[in-house]
Amino acid sequence: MACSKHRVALVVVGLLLVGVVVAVAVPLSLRGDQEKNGKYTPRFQGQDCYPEAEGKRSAVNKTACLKRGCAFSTDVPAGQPVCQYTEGQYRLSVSSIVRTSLGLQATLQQTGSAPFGGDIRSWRFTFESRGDDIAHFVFDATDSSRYKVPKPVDVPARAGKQPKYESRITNNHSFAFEIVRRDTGTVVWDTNIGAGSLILSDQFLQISSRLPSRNVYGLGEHMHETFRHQMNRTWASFARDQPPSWDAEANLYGVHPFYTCVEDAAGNSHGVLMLNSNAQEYSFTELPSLTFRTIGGILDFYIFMGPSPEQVIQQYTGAVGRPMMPPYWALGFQLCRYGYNNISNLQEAVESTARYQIPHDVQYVDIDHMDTQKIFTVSEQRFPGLNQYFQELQSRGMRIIYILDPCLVANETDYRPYEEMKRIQGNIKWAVGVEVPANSSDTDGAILGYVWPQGKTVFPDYLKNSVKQVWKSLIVDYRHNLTFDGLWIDMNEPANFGTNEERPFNWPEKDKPYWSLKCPSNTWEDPPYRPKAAYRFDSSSRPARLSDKTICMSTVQGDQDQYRHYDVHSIYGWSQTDATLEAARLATGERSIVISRSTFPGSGTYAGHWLGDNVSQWKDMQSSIIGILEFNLFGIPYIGADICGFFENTSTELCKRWMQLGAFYTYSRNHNGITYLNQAPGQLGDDVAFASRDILRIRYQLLPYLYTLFHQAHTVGGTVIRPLHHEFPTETDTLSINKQFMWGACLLISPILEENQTQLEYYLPKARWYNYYTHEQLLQTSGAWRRETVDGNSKPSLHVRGGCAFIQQEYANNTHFSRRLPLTLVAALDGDGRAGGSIFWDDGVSINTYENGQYLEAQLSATNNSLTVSVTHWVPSADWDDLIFNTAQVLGVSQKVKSVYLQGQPQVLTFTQTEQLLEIVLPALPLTQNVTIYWSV
Ligand code: MIG
Repeated sequence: MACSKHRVALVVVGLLLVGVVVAVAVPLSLRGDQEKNGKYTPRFQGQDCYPEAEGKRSAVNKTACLKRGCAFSTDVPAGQPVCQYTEGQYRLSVSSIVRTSLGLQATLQQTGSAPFGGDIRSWRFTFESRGDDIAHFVFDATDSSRYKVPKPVDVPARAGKQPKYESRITNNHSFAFEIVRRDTGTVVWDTNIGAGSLILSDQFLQISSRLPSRNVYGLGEHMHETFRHQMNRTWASFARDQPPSWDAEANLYGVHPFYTCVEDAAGNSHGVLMLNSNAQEYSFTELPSLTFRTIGGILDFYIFMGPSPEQVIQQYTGAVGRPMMPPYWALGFQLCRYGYNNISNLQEAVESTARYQIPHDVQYVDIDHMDTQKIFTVSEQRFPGLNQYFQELQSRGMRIIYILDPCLVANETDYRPYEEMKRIQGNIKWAVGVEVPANSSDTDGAILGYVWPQGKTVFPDYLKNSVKQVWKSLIVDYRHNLTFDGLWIDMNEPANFGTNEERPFNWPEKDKPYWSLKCPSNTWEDPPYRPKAAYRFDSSSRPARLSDKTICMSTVQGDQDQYRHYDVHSIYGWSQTDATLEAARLATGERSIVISRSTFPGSGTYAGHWLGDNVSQWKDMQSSIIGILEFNLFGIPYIGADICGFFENTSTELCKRWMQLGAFYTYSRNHNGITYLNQAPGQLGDDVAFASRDILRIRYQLLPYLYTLFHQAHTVGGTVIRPLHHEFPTETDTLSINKQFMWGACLLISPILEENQTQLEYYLPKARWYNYYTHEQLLQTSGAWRRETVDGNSKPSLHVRGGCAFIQQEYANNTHFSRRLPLTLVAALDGDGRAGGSIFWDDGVSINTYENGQYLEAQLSATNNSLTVSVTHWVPSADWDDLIFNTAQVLGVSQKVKSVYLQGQPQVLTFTQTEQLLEIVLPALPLTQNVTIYWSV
């Protein structure tokens, strides 16, 4: 495209318009081409001014539409909103522009009036080039006083030298701009799409952008029915104790305003982070376009230019924080349930797993192990000897994780956690001047709620440094009473029961007193624009409110009480996570791990996540694939769903298939709700038990590869569980696949997802593949769908990609033992007879082993007739110095092999060869040494 010629012309216009010096290297120029004789001609009609109707004409309230200053007409073409923003109703125009070292700042003056009041007349637009890959822009009030997410974003300090993007102001009167990918000319961001595309006011901000394609992924946390977004839908985000459900586009536990987009047939991709923590919405239209709407803070956007989908995630995690490195044992199978209720049920679940020799690394207990559900207590009646039992499991090589809720019961004397938080005034408190509802404040002004413990609770403010310190010391001290290896933090949206309800929920504690927090009325509790996060779950005649299921918005947080809960609500979970990981590390002296229910961009640096309270039904199992793929985009690759389902009783067939799918979650945990039938894999009969054992053994064999993938995610970013389109973005079929996924670049997983399934259909992209079980070679000269017959004994289909080399290890009943066992070097040759890969290995538990150089790394490669392991980093350690290879497998050796040699010496090795597989028996070869194996044909 004549992109550069175009740009020169635009720069001239820019000079004429504002008379500033423009250097061509600065990736922003000005254009007035939408100005014709001084008159603005919009390219599209006005944006939807009544989004809460979601396109249903009958749901638009005409009076309310007109009150917003918008135009109402039923005489519009199908698919267009009947309530539209109009030109001139609200306008932001450029009053001055200055160049900065990174880009430009423009002052914008508002005329007309904002649809929901709260006019702020003077705004500042900042555009910055942050290195070649990242464009950053912000709309903030000129006095900079507005709330900003207190999360650092790590981007280059300098402008790019050859940025992949450039930006142009496309309208000076009704301010609009676009961002263009330089080498293709694709417009990745374009706000010049009609009246209402940019509105900035106190409690209502929105920006609309045309999308370069419909291939959009991410945005969370929701239960999406498709991985690739459907246009014409609106999703809301605001942290909420809301289980995934099928009958509503519910906003769930976390908030992830990040999407990726595959722009073109060549697979060029970008990602967009909208760094804002207020209640927000993402509205797609068929144009296609996306409107980002929020009720507070600023508009603060980062565009990651890829261009490959994996590079987008690398750049994104570089900015918000790379994912943590999980301990090796956390890649093992984990077993949990809510409602063991006593120690013998817990023991029975563990022992049934052991009896069937099902690999099992981590055992949990949930809130039912506590004394009246108070954190940092154990019920001695129901769980006598729990700590001794945990220590026994640890001595068997297993690990322990248990749950902690964020809230503390306030009405008991001598409950140390509450006393300590009160002493430092650490709990979230009512804002000064707010009309505090009766019985909803402790003597220090802390807001009282009602969660699991029997009595009112306070909510520690984890944004406060003092709270982080107390929280850490509580955890460190408590580990002397009850041992653990990792921690699971729940309810940190934060959840509160029965807020604003007349008859509050109190199941299953039927004897608990009815009491509910009733939030006052003010502009924070009931903002002028009620986003979908509040209006969607209106089951009664009572209007739904932002505070439903949580605490009141008009409370304050932060070291200086400088934040309103209204603004920081959705980062409550995030703010608890770093301190929890730090505490777990201090307490255990090891790397440890934290699993958090509520997450935000950057949470992956400290924690993994599970998809929440799903239902034991087939479609929840199926949709979990979408969830795990999305969290990999969000930089939280340690992710899984409750295997076999949380609510309702599972069935043996469902649980078997879910164990088989869950064996490929990075976070592989079977978890169940209270009162439902036992569903540990050894408690549902032989069929489930043997299928679980067999598939988990395969997982355990593959753990060195999975661990290496985590190392890559931790150090260079990118996904671990990977959508097919991240590897094969030019194959159109991959763009919508949500029933298959990959581990890294090398392993394709195609699970069985339906009841009584007899045929498994899966897509195999263009590559050479090998059936993992049979080693059969499948050469795909172009991507195609294949079918396999399956029955009750079948496993998920697994395919290894030609060109991949990795290391396997023998399985054991947990990773403590499997980590010492012999290794197998696997090389799956591509069409040129080559394969490559690597292994990262460390002690599996120490903190920052890579950062401290305490690891082993080796490169693996195969060519036509040789296989090599070359150690690229090594320090002596008992954790790997006696690890050995005893087998090598080369897939795809087509000619008959006559002999195999080791280390260039005429040392002949034993081998067998079938049509597809050359298998070589090795004398114990240490992993710490370079190895070369040759074969001759
Ligand atoms: O309100 O701790 O999502 O995994 O078992 C329910 C009890 C509280 C919700 C979690 C779930 C956990 C349960 N918790």
